[in-house]
Amino acid sequence: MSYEYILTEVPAPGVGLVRLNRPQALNALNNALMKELHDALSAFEADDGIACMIVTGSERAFAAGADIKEMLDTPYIDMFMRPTVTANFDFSRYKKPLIAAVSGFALGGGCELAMACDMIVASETAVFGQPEINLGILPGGGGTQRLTRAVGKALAMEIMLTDRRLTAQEAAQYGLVNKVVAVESYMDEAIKIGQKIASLSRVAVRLTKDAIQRAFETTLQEGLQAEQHLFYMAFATEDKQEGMTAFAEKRKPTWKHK
Ligand code: DAK
Repeated sequence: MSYEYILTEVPAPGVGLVRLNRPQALNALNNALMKELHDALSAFEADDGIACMIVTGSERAFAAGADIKEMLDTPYIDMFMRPTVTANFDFSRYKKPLIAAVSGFALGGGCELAMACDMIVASETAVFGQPEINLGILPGGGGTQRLTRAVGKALAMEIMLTDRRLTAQEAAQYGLVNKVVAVESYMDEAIKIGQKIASLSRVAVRLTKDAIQRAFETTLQEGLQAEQHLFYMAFATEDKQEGMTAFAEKRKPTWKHK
């Protein structure tokens, strides 16, 4: 499929990459771009050859936020009634792990997009922020919830109430990103993580992601119970048998993904 605002590729076996490609607007997220992003991710999600997905932008900008010029003329009733943008920051529909490879600006919806992914690899030039307050609005793509859970209330308040921006190093220090690497190698690093995931049992990966996500949706007791069920489920898989047999036989497992 050909797209106007994104590029797709498979940079390594099992790894699907979506690159936001609207350089003249610093990858501002308009509705068409977000639709293409989800179309591409859905295609990778449905592709048995893909185990893990990466979302990235350019070195200068991951994404500078939702498209302000598009939102400028969007009346309340359209925002409320037409779920074009509204549904766009819910990534829970994707069962395969998602990595955000972030360089440059990750502001507003760009920061929210990165946080909607499962992991973030940042280049040392990455800048994270939620500057919506300057526009007379507030974060609407999960920022008030995901950022607060990631960095805590006090810093989240400062970021969202005063437009305090986090450098990549600060983002790492506060637990928002997995790692910070040189701008020349952040893509390689994200692909390396993707390859590692692609080398594992896809069924075990899926169960694990599912279990971790419960930590954000449930009480501890419910989460522990969900983990138990998912753990028992793993014992019904051929990959559990293969993984443990391979360990006992001192060889590498050959996953069947079932
Ligand atoms: N929207 C539209 N265009 C943008 C943009 C944006 N967010 N950010 C940058 N651009 C455009 C600029 O207008 C400029 O275009 P031209 O003037 O050349 O045509 C071009 O990108 C280059 O930008 P600058 O000339 O400004 O470049 P600088 O290096 O000087 O500054 C900057 C870079 C990132 C600091 C600056 O561009 C900036 O402050 N951008 C806006 C950042 C921002 O406020 N982001 C938050 C937007 S609000 C929702 C969910 C989420 C959201 C909304 C709804 N629902 C679920 C309903 C999210 C809202 C937001 O993200």
